[in-house]
Amino acid sequence: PFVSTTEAVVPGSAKLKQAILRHLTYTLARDVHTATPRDWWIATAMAVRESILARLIATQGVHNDQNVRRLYYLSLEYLMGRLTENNVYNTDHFDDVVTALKELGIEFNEIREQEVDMGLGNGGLGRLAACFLDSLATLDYPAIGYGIHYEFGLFKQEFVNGHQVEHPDSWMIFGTPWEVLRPEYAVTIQIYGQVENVFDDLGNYRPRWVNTKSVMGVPYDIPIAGYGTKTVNLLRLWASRSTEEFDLAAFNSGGYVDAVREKVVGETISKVLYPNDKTENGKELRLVQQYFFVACSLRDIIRRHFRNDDKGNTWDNFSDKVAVQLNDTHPAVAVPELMRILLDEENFQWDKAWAIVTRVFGYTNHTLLPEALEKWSVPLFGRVLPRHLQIIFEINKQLMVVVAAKWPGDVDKMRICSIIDEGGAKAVRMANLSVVGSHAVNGVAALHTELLKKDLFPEFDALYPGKFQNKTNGITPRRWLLDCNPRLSALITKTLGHTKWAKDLDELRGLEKVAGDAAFQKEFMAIKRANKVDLAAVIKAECGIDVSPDALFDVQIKRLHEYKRQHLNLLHILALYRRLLQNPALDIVPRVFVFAAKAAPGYDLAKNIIRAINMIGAKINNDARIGGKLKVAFLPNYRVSLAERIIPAADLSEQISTAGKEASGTGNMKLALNGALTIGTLDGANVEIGEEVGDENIFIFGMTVEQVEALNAKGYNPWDFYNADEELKAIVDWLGSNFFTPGENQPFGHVHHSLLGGGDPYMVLADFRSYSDAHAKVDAMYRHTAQWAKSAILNTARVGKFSSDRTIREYAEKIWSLPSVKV
Ligand code: DL6
Repeated sequence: PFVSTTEAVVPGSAKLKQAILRHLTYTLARDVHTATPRDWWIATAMAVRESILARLIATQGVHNDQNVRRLYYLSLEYLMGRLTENNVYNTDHFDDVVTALKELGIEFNEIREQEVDMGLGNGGLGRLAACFLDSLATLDYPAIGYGIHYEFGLFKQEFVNGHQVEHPDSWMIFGTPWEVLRPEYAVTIQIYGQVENVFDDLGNYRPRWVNTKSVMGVPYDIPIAGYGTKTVNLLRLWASRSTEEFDLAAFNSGGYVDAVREKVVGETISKVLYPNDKTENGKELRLVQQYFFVACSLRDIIRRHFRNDDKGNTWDNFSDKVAVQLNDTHPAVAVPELMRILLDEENFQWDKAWAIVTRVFGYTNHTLLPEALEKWSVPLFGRVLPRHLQIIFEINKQLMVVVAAKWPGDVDKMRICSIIDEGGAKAVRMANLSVVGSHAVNGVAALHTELLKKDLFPEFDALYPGKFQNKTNGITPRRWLLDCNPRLSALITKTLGHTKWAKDLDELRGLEKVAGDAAFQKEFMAIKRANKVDLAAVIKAECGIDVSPDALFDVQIKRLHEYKRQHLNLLHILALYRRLLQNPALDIVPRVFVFAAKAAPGYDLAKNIIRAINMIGAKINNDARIGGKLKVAFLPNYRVSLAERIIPAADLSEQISTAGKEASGTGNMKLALNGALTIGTLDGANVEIGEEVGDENIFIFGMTVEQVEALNAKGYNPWDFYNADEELKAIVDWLGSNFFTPGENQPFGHVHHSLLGGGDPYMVLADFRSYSDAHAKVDAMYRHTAQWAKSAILNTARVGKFSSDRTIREYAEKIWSLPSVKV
């Protein structure tokens, strides 16, 4: 029956048109005359959704019937962006949708703008999860993503007088056509309470977790349609609800209003995404969020497994059927939670339970930054999850035995490996717990994995040989080329003579042979220019700035963070501005500097960098003396759908983190795929991008990881670089003045201080000269249009490695042992 439903809806624009009209009438209660663009968008999404849901049911049916092994991806963040266009492309409905809407007098491009981004993530980690879901479905891997149905995603950003101002992102206030509420799979989980020590008749210790509070998790399912296949997987997001038990006492005492107020507490859990990228602030609610979604997800996974008991599913084959990937340490509490279920609810012996747990979990590390490594204070952890803390202590006790056996008498090794940090206030180290509780640990780029083994976890690497692996990140070519850059996609398809590249990105290598061809170069650069015209319109609309599409579009788009060094970019802008003021006739390639970035609301220095870019940019943009040679546009409210507009229009991609700090980066891959050349340090995946595209097609500058380490060891003093470089000194002083905001006292004092008095922890001044020299090379190459075009084309042609399809295949083979299943 599923197949026939699918067939009833899929073919042809005529049927789709009928379905759109049907939804307009019966879902939205509208007629064609009064329908708003939003109505048309929802009706169209609903029409396309019919076949997607039919495929979802069919896919789940096949997976269930075949009792397949599945991957469960646990992630606190999913940065999905808009879903309609991606779903339309992936299910090959695009032409029909455009035709059907045209016949109804509607432009698809207009209605797609109605969709609010699903921004349930901060940055790279959440977007990676979204790309992985796309690849898992495209490659027919049985997989379910689990996360939180945040009522408020990442804040909306506005600039007021150059300052970042945050507003709540109430993305779901009017609902979305892409999710389905599943009340029948709601689960109730316990939290807080105490552990009672009880002994059974045989004198065995049987802890009882009592006086807990109950919280209900209600799942929302979002279908994930693979590209060019029938597979539709699932993203299941949990919303928290209070249970009746939660408030029973208050209700019984007649305190109706108090009881309803109490209910709010339960619902608060899934209210809001924490907006801090990389910094953990140890907030209780955050731990509660982590446990809530992990506990709901594990219950769901276990229910699904035992639903197939007629097919022989028991605990004995649980780890044959279930692979769980921890996306960073945020879901690491899954390790003690599964132990708790096995020990306390299923009466397993410790060793047998531990064997199951460690076979099930894999852990991906996404950062080496110490401030991003999660730690929970022991008293807090014990209050929220008392039984889990006991279990963690027991895991640690056994770990210490293993460590002592490997390094007899070496207390230092025990201290380093311990899951409990005892130096100062006691804390649970979630990364150590994740390493110990998983059978595989992976980094996200070759350099990152090397540093993970060498610097962060050398003891664990020695203790568990082979456990650490590399899985270089990737991006989905569907969203990040096919959908977002239709002009370039069409040229590629025309040139290669097929669309296979969207599923096998290495096919783009076929473009190498036309990279030197003048006619092809012309077409390629005309497309880049057309995309720049489009972006110029966005810049005009959003920032009120006129920019020329003939200028070089120099793009830095990513979270605002010191280690990403947007302030290094700013120093270069200041240097160019100064050079032009000193010599207005200076012959430089006109540039448009495009920024987009959100700063964590409590991160004052990052916010000061935003303000500095905005205010310095305003001065530059309005300075007639430089003849429009420089423009600075900081686009507000960076999000996936904005990235989709910027990336196709970029000439130059800024990937300028201090070497050793950016685990991988994925924006670097998206920009290169769309024909931008990278100016970057030897950091994260830049290293591998350089290997693929060739040294002559990338601008590498700055210190290597070894040089950074050596300089740190020697003692880095930013004043040495400041005093030795006349231009650098002048622009740093300029930044410290109030030249750009007359009347204000030290408007950029925070940034200025961090560069000098603050010790310049990310070595901006040390890398400045080399960065400026690399930009001079960019300028020189851009003047040679043919050479630039060839390099840009070769970037597109040679980055097939960075398809998330390749990444997912590697995970499936080397970590998950996951066969694909055709539907
Ligand atoms: O792996 C995805 C992405 C990397 O590309 C970035 O380089 C890295 O900074 C980011 N890591 C995080 C870690 N946050 N925490 N915890 O966002 O992951």
